[in-house]
Amino acid sequence: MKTNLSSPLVADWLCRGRTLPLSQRVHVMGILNVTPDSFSDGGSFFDRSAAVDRALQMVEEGADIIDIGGESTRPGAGDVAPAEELERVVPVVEAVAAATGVAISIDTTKALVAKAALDAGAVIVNDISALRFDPAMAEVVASSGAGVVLMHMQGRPRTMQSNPTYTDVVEDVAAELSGWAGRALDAGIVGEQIVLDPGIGFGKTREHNLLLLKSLDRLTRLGYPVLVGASRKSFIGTTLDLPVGERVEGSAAVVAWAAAQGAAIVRVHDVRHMVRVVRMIDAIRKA
Ligand code: HH2
Repeated sequence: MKTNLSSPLVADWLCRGRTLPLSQRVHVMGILNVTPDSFSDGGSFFDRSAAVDRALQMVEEGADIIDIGGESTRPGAGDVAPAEELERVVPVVEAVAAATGVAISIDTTKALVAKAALDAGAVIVNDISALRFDPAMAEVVASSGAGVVLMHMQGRPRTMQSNPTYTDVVEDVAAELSGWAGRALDAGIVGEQIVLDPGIGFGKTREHNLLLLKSLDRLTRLGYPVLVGASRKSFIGTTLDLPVGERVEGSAAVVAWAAAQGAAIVRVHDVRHMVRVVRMIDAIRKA
């Protein structure tokens, strides 16, 4: 395991025979929502060629990973049928893989969609249910050797914001993520494939999100790289009293905080700006 002195717990990430050097620098995951209804950019990249152009633009801006999703998980979102989700994402994965060498991640909870995206060139499965919604998902990840993001969520997207409750949000999230990582290992996934994510906004109040960020080191100490996805989310809007289109500075503050606390990957919409933020944090850490 390669580590660096300022972040000794960050290991590199094994993604289908490819290694992402998380021990060397914070990685930026650019969001590509091929959906009509995502909370901040719904509809903008629903058109296939617009989606591919946006992916190439994010690569140009310095994204290390492109995270392609075909189902909105915003609070209250409805389900998308597997066939519809496949139809949205697979051609985009294929086209992006053909056009660039960037690592592609598929944002899905469905094994069928993950498998098809991996066959089309993706190397990471980003599962907001941490392999819990589809019993076939663990096997898809284990047999492919894909990198996997295990995200914390309380409840289901449709109802998760109705009354999120924890005894101690930081300890509860740490314990659940640790348990779900253990289940992944039991299913034959190796530790180097696993990244953990506190799931900002997924069954959490504004206070829960702030506390998880404040104590992010509790999660980095679990021994897996940590991803933080806070970009443009509503706790930033409520803290600053700003609409979704004006949350870039608030998002940058969270990215800088998370990177300084040891997050290995940040999942963002505003790639150009956030690459600059993490490069600055990297420089400070390495000084
Ligand atoms: N957040 C969203 C979706 N996927 N995956 C991970 N690992 N972590 C996150 O925090 C996360 C995620 C929600 O954001 P977005 O994709 O912008 O919106 P929508 O779900 O409405 O498409």
